[in-house]
Amino acid sequence: MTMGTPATAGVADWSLTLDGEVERPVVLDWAAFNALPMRDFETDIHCVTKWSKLGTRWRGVDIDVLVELVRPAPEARFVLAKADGDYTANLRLADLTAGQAIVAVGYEGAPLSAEHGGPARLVAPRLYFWKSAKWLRGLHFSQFDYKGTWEKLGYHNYGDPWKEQRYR
Ligand SMILES: Nc1nc2c(c(=O)[nH]1)N[C@H]1C(S)=C(S)[C@@H](COP(=O)(O)O)O[C@H]1N2
Ligand SMILES: [Mo]
Repeated sequence: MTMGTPATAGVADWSLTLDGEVERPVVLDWAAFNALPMRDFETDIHCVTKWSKLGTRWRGVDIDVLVELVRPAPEARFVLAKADGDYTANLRLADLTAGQAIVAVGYEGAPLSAEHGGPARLVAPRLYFWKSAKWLRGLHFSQFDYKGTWEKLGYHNYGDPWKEQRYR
């Protein structure tokens, strides 16, 4: 489900801010982001309430690439994903690295549609899909595990679909 659809940025006014406890904070505009190495990413996804979708195909930049770019401090083990419309989701960095998650700009061979989070969204299928923020605008690296939108409303802080961690 989506909590209201915000006025989403077009690619001309889109940017991704990578900040927090990092060596080199950066703001990437659309061109800079698209100059990063991209890869295809096939995965199953699990919404918290009802559905799963098997074998979805995304294209985007590995979180590992972004981590290498900004170099988070060793104690910065948490990430707060920030999206248009004040949507946030908190994740553990360890669930995003080692090829487990991407910032996607493509879906099923086409540019990611605005409905599904375009220009760019997080795809972190290790966790329930509410963590995969659409209309992504920033990743904030921190030693603190700030709660995101759904987590504040009582959804599970971690959200492991295999343990059915839906609600606290
Ligand atoms: N910015 C934002 N991202 C979001 C949401 C939202 O409300 N706002 N909903 C989440 C939830 S609960 C799900 S299941 C998926 C839905 O993604 P889809 O619309 O591409 O199927 O987006 C997630 N990301
Ligand atoms: Mo969801």
